[in-house]
Amino acid sequence: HISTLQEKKVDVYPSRIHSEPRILKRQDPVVHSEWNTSSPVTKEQSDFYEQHGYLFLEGFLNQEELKHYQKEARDLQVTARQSESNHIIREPEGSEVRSVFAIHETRPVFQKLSQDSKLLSIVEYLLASKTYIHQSRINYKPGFTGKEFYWHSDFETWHVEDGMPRMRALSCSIALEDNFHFNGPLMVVPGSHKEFVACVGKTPDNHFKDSLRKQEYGVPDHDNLTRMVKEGGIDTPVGKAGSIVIFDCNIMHGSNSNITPMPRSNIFMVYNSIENKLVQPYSGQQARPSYIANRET
Ligand code: 6CS
Ligand code: FE
Repeated sequence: HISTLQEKKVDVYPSRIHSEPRILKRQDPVVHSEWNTSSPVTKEQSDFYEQHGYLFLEGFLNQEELKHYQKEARDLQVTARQSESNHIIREPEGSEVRSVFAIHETRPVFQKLSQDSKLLSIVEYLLASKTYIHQSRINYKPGFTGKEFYWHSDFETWHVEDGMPRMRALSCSIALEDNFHFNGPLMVVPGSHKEFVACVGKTPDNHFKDSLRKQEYGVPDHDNLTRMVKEGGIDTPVGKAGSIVIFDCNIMHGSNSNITPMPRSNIFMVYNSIENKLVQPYSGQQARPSYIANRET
C-alpha cells in the first residue's frame, strides 16, 4: 500500500504549500516492531519511546570509546577552522564552526561508530528493518558563541527538501561533552511526534545554505507550538558525555544558544529505513547535496 502511494508520488505529508499552518495525523508507526523478550530494549523503554518520541541512554559509550571520539572530534574541529570544504557550516554571526557534515564518510572512526552493533540493534528494532545513514554531522555548539537551533521537526525538512517519503527514520545524538540544562542542550516536546505540523512559506532555492546556520522556513507556527508544549511540556534529556538520545524523526525539538564557557558538542547520526529511500523532494525543487542527504544507499 505504502509503495503504491510512493509510486504514484502521493504526498501524505504536504508542507510549505498552504498559507495557513495545518495539523495532519501521523500515518506511520513510531515503534515499527512488535516488542518481545529478545528485543534490545525493555518493554518500558519501547513504550516510553512510543509515547514520548525519544529515549535517553546514560553511559552508552565506555570511557575508552568516548576519549577516542572526543579526540577525533577536536581534531576535526581544528582542521575545519582552516578548511573551505562545503561540509562545514559556520555559526550565523561569526566564523566559528557550527557543524561538520558526512563525518561517517570522511572519518573511519565515525564510520565505525555508525555501525556500532549495540546501537544498530536498537535502531533496527525501532525501525523494523535494515537502515542506512541519511545524514551525519557533529554540532559543536562552542562556549559563548554557539547559537540556537530553532524549533523544528527534522522529518518536515527531510520530506520537503530531501524527498523522504514516510516517518521511518530516527536520530541518535551522542554527547561528547557533559550536557547541562544551561549549555544549550536538546529540548524535545514529548508526544509532538504523533502529529505533523504543515508549515507555511515556500522554500527558497538552495535553502540549506542558510537553514543550516539559522532555520527560518519549515518552522512551526507559534499557536501550534504553544499548544504542543501545553500538552506535552518540554524535556531536556541531559547527562554525562557518552550518553545518547535517540529521537523520532518527527518530534518537535530545538536548542538554545550557549553563552556558558562549556561547549556542547554532539555527534548526530540519522538512520533511515532501507524501505524508505529518498524520492524527488516533495517541494519539486532540486535535491540537497548528498553530504547533507545521502541518496546513494
Ligand atoms: O536540515 C536538516 O537536515 C536538519 N537541520 C536543520 C537546521 N533543520 C532540519 C533538520 O534537522
Ligand atoms: Fe533537528
